[in-house]
Amino acid sequence: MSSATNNNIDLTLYTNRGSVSSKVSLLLNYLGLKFTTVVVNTFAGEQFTEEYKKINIHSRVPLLVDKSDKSQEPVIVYESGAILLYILKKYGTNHDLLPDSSKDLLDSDPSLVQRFESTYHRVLSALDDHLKTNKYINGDKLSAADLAIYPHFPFLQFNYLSTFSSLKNIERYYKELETIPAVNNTKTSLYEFVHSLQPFTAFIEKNKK
Ligand SMILES: N[C@@H](CCC(=O)N[C@@H](CS)C(=O)NCC(=O)O)C(=O)O
Repeated sequence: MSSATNNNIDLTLYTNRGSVSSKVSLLLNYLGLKFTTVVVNTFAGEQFTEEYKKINIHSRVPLLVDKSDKSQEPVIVYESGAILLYILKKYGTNHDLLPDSSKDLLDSDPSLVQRFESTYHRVLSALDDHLKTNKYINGDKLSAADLAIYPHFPFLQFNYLSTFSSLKNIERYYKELETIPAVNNTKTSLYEFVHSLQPFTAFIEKNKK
């Protein structure tokens, strides 16, 4: 893939401001890349409009449209893991965020487990164990995997996982990540979004067994 200079970068991110989409905006912000945001209200079904389906037959967010190279058709990328890899390979080569050992983590899809609290417990306990002896996912150096994982934490903190606060190594880890300006901005927008979901979380709570 060729690289583009910052002033001809033309990126549009279709997002609903949730955790999966925020992985992408966080990485773009971290890399200092300008991008246009188009909010697709998935609660209102905007992902199913004919206009949106023309660019994403899967009717999901996030979706990245890259029109930076005017000599070719826009590049359209969906699936958050694929979008992260695309951005890292095309625009993040100077940042060294993609060590080989992180690739598997980026390819995995944390959103698949989002609705299953017991799976979350297992995954988070393993992560907590890992972070006992490692500063970050990839040892003592920040990588893209850390930025990809962070947006899940604000959701877990609020209602979704009652035992989240007992995972002390994770707590140390995400607080450390939050000292990075791009992560902190993502935290602010995710907290706003999570609070706007209060009626939804109350519904989940009520329907828990
Ligand atoms: N595996 C996908 C998951 C994307 C996803 O689940 N997006 C949700 C929002 S968080 C969505 O678009 N939901 C609308 C729908 O499924 O109709 C990814 O990582 O990009």
